[in-house]
Amino acid sequence: MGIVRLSGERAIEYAATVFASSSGRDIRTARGRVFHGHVLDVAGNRVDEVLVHLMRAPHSYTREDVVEINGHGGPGPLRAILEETLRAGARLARPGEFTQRAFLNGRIDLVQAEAVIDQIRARTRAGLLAANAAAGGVLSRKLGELREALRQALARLEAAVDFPEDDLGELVDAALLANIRSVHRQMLELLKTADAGRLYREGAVFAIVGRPNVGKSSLFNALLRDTRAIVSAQPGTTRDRLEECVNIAGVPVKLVDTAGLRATEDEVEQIGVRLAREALQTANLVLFVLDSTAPDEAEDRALAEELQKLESPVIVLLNKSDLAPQVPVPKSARTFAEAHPVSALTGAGMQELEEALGRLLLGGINLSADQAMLTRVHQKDSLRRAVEALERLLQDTTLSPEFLALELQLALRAIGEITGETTPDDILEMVFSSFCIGK
Ligand SMILES: Nc1nc2c(ncn2[C@@H]2O[C@H](COP(=O)(O)OP(=O)(O)OP(=O)(O)O)[C@@H](O)[C@H]2O)c(=O)[nH]1
Ligand SMILES: [Mg+2]
Repeated sequence: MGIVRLSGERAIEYAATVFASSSGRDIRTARGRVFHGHVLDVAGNRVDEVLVHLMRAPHSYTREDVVEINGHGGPGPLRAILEETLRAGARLARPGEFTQRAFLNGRIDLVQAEAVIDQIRARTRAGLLAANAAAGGVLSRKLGELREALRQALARLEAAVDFPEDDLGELVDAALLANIRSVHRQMLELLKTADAGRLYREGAVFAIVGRPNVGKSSLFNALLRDTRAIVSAQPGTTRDRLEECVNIAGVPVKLVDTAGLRATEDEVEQIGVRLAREALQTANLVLFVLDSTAPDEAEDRALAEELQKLESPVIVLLNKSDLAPQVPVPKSARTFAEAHPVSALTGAGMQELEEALGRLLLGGINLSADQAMLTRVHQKDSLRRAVEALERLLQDTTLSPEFLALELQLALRAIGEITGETTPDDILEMVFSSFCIGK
């Protein structure tokens, strides 16, 4: 089962060249939308039995005539169908070309086109829901509202520029300013979603570190709900770096178990320690594990000092809480964001830990079907520029209306870059070239 999809002015003509419907009707003139029949090669041999689905412009994904030929014969016949349509005159689509045409023909904006990629690549259900919301236009509508409000404000300012002799009352009146302030506030709210949105799409990396034998591998297994890493009472058990993917609050997280950090003469263990330090540099969040029965050894203190220098947040896990409940956080680890008593052995505290990890990751952004969310760096950059333009405007509203109008125009252009109206060509190219073939 597979589909060959044709789009464009001659899509129906090319399909008609290779397709013979069972009813004998010609799809160029027939009224129906779905036809049963066969794809034939030039010699008239049947290549595959197919269903042909006809969508006439503008009622199609690309707004062009679209024909989908649904084969049912596996990769061989599918390839043969493709070859016959190419022989009839069609050419292969570039990656993302169908979506690009949908964008160029105004059926979807850039935000929605990018969401199509995210739908295909989503690695968690939450990521898929976020992409579906964006593809369905939630973010586009929000941006549309902001743009409309800015346009109205701009129209008012421009009237003041064009007819300075008219008495428009106070040029920059209170109502106008209140509107701009409200847009500014909403933009800041939207900006706050950017990090969460990106995480749903790109995922995060968590590194589990600590001195030997504190229970890193046990916690790794507990979070994975699997026995992936070897656990033993012998310090120095883990010497390699282990990585597994786990879903935390809907974010695809790469969890990294590392060798216990300590000074060692063992060559293999030294390599493991080096790998652990590298993992620290790439992690979005560090899980610093201490042993509740001995949470303040010299090695723990040395590591705490090292972790303090990191940019990414660190949370402390007081493991083996079953052996020593209610241990106070040692002084050396008190500067870190949070500390959680857990037991990898009994599972105590693990649920609270997962909730805390989700909170730390997403910063309180709740995913819902109507939550407008930024998911890409270039969207965040553009919105940030729009916010800055409004901030310059709001800073000194006594400036001439020309100046103020200029800032509004900048803000509008920045929003247009997100939706695709004023997006530079190189960014557009980058977006569509990252698609896979056939979308
Ligand atoms: N009682 C108790 N024992 C635990 C807990 N977590 C781990 N252990 C035990 O602690 C020992 C070390 O556990 P590991 O998970 O191998 O520790 P590690 O930090 O990965 O050790 P290295 O890989 O050597 O650095 C094992 O005997 C575990 O069974 C816990 O929550 N409670
Ligand atoms: Mg280990």
